[in-house]
Amino acid sequence: MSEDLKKAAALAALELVQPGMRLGLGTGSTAKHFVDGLGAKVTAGLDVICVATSEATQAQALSLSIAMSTLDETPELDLTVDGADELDTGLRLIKGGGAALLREKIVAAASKRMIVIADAGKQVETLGRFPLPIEVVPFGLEATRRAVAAAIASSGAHGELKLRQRPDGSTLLTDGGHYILDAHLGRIELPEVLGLALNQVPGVVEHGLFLGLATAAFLAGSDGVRVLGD
Ligand code: ABF
Repeated sequence: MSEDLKKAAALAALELVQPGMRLGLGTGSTAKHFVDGLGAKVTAGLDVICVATSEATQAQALSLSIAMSTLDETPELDLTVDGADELDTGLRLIKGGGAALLREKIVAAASKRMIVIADAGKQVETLGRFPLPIEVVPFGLEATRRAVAAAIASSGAHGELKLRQRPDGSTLLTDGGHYILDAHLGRIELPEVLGLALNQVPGVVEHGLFLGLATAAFLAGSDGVRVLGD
């Protein structure tokens, strides 16, 4: 997706920001445009308080002099704006391609509204083309991997699980010090069933199915920004 489209979706969502809001700031290249735009508004005098979904976003926001807080100090947020890897027409999402899914889900769940900003090409009929990230604790990895595979099979899905690596070949560690198993499923016919099954596996910290969390999506295409949801 071109940077122009990412920016168009981000700037459309920026229109929702009102003075005094408590905001959740997403992670990824689309969310980065939103934070850049917010920084410009803050410089122009907008007063908001924000919570970041990753160390990378925290650093970007601080560099733009955006006032930052934590969910301990600010446990309820008005609006979170974040990217996604895939979404369907029911606003069900796959997130976590940027490895920030745990904080992203905690922040989204603490928000009254969560707006997804994305390239319209990320909308799919059936989730699963994008590998589903599953964050697991390093302890007991092989046992957890087998239990995750069984949970996936019990939901009717199937595919390969790959431990996410960094480009240098080392195992990727999330901001929380966990590993990520990427589930290459192709199609997830029953996301709710799969989500519940994964929630029951000891060792799974969180998974990238965001169900019932997004309230709207701003999808940028060549014909402009389309809004899905409220
Ligand atoms: C975060 O960044 C994610 O949950 C998702 O993995 C990714 C989307 O990135 P981009 O906006 O760069 O496509 O929002």
